[in-house]
Amino acid sequence: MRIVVLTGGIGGARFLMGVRAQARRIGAEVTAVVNVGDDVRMHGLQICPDLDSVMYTLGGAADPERGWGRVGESWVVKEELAKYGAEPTWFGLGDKDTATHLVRTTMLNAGFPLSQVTAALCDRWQPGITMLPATDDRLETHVVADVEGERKAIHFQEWWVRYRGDVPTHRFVFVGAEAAKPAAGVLEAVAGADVVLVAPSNPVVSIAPILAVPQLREAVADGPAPVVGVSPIIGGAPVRGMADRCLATVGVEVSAAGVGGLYGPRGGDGLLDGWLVDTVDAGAEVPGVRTRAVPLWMTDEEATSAMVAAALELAGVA
Ligand code: GDP
Ligand code: FO1
Ligand code: CA
Repeated sequence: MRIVVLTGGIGGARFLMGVRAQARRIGAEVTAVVNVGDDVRMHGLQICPDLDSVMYTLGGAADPERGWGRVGESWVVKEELAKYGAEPTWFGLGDKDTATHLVRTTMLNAGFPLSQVTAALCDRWQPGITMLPATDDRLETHVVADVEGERKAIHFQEWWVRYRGDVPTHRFVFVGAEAAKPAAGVLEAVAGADVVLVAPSNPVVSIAPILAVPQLREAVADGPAPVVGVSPIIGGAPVRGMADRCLATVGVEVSAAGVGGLYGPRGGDGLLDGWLVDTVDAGAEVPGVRTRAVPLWMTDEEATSAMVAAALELAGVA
């Protein structure tokens, strides 16, 4: 069986730990299509937070508390940059992490597409799945917000890391998405999939930028494989992160039904065949979509792989 997962960073990486475990049990292959909207160039280095969260987590090297970056990290480069007053001082690059960005940026500068660069980085980390960026083209999430008395578009990282998302926020713009093509391998993976899972990632800034690539959205929504999503909202709250702020900005209720409705049913404008919600949200309805309630807390790999088994069952491929 071939499983494709649309995913963001920290939440998606935890989900993928369960997908990989379940896939090993049933002899399935996994391809993750990862958001690149968070990507940013800082100090001349290309940083891909969601790709790196997935790679480090599946490679056993992620910091479990922060969720992003490397375990056992040191911060000498960050301190030295700050002593030069080198902006942005609000964004921290760990020393170990910096080696990843150096290798990536060197390869990108030499002309390799991000998909090939990601494969090269994965040679070291052996995530046990195929990792593909959603696109090899430039796609960045920018946020229209009021900062210091002025309405402007800032990079998603500035909105989140510098302002903690705590500024009047009007909209998210996926710069470059319209012209972006799916990365090498993405359309083939989706067309050859037996099932597409939408990870319990942030729907607005992790999944939406993936689906903003026109041919990618089309391939998923009109493709042969059943599509099942997993709710990132449990009992009206995101377990961690900024999904509540993001959903409020786009005018969607912070609930399992709200997010399911945002993705929408296949056939209409949406893409879902099935929607998995937590047991506390049993009864949540998304018109046109089969829903099922199971525990959705990703407390450990076993609990997470049970979620995945339920998602595969809902898709009718278990
Ligand atoms: P990011 O890119 O690092 O922000 O990570 P993702 O977008 O992949 O995932 C973030 C989302 O994961 C958060 O908004 C939470 O709603 C969701 N999340 C985190 N932990 C859990 C969990 O245990 N269960 C579920 N269902 N969702 C979770
Ligand atoms: N998050 C922070 O809160 N502060 C940081 O200084 C920071 C640096 C950073 C560097 C590399 C990287 O891959 C991720 C980093 N993150 C940092 C996490 C990141 O801002 C977000 O959590 C994700 O983009 C949301 O998915
Ligand atoms: Ca993200």
